[in-house]
Amino acid sequence: MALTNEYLIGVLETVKKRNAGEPEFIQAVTEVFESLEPVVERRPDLVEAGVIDRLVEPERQIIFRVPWVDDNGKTQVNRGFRVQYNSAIGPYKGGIRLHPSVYIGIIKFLGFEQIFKNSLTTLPMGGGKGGSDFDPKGKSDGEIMRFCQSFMTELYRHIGADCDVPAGDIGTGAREIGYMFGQYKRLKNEFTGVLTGKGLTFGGSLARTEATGFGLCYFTEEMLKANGKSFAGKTVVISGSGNVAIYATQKATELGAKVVALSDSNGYIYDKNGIDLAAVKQIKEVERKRIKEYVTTHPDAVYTEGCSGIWSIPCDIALPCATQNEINKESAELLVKNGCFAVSEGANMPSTPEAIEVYLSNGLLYGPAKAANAGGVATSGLEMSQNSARLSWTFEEVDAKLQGIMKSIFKSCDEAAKEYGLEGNYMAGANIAGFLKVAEAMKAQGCV
Ligand code: NDP
Ligand code: 2IT
Repeated sequence: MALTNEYLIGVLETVKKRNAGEPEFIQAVTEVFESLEPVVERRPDLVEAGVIDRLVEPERQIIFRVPWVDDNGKTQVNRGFRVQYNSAIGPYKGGIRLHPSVYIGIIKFLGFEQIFKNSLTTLPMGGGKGGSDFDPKGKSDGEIMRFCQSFMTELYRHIGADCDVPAGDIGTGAREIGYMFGQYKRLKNEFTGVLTGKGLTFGGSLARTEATGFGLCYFTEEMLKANGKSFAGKTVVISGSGNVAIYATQKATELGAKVVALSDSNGYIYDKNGIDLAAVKQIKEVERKRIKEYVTTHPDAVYTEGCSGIWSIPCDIALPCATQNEINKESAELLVKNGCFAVSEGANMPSTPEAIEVYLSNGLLYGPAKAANAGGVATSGLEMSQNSARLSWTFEEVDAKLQGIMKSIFKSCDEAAKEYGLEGNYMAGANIAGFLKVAEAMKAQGCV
């Protein structure tokens, strides 16, 4: 879909000029702009207030050196990032990605998406994202700790419980958050909820570990229900085998589906009997090994090299939970050809624009990332509430709140799509609903 609104075309031109060489960021902005065309026509007051011109420019971008010493005594240098994108509706909030592919364009695309996602959660959180090109693979615990401490030695001066609250993302889990929290506390001499995804003994929330994957399935089940379907009895393919993929597998299975495939960046496993999640948790969470290990204990399962082949497995529902642009046009066409009727995104921006076009033109149910994977940050918001109140809720309490939030996110997407004459297009609905709340706040706060 090409933009037709003159004003949006102009702003996008400026974005492209200012951010040349950052294709993922431009892709994320373009997708949102395409959804906003009817809003811009109906709400000239927001254009007048310069909301969109301001929204595309991060409030602050921090880039810093992260020196650390490896196990051989050699100095290593990585680059650290924190993009504080938008604070109109709350403190900056978003994860930290540790992956060799990280550069400023990745962090900006993720931070931009986070603004709308956080808005949809109904909780008061602005958008931000951070990370580093550090590669955690093959590093010892000691190296991970020294990296995390060095990263925080600069980052601590820019964040705070009421200012900017980082969390996990690719390569950042409970271990990394623990090391970062320890260093923050030491440097500031204060114990606050400055990070989420913390360990349960020092302020972490029950159900945060499960939240993104569980939330993805709660959102998807709502979307299926609204269209006379459900997870029960369906075959599901899930990419990735990290935090999001593991807990999506667990919840989809609990809801009656059979998950038959998982992957990592090297390849994918197919188990026609349904994935044995206890084995996956042991390999990934305890031993930190590769997914191909699965077939050594599961002789009926098959491992295939190369991660994109996973989309050639016939399924009813696909849940991409690995990384950006992991489903291209060809993979989307394969899914359709094999009878897949729903794609719901656990990863951020896992589908290319051409893939999304294939879903929409073939009438698939499409749950866009910024709505479908918002359960993680929503539960981070619940962790912040518990930290501020200095109390902790039970797993059941947090899970019930998460379910309520995911239902309300689906409702917002559905209603916004209907209101703008785009019924069933939950991507447009998510972008519009997420945008409007932030836009009203930005307009009310004046030109800042
Ligand atoms: P993890 O680091 O726990 O797992 C990432 C998984 O994706 C691994 O299996 C990894 O394989 C695979 N992967 C990562 N990069 C690539 C790549 N370039 N090509 C192929 N596979 C890749 O991360 P999460 O599960 O936390 O995150 C997965 C996705 O979900 C990301 O897009 C993230 O932004 C998003 N997300 C995460 C949330 C959270 O709460 N954690 C919340 C909302 C969204 P390998 O081990 O080989 O690298
Ligand atoms: O992309 C995301 O929403 C996350 N990585 C979670 C962010 C958070 O603050 O919990």
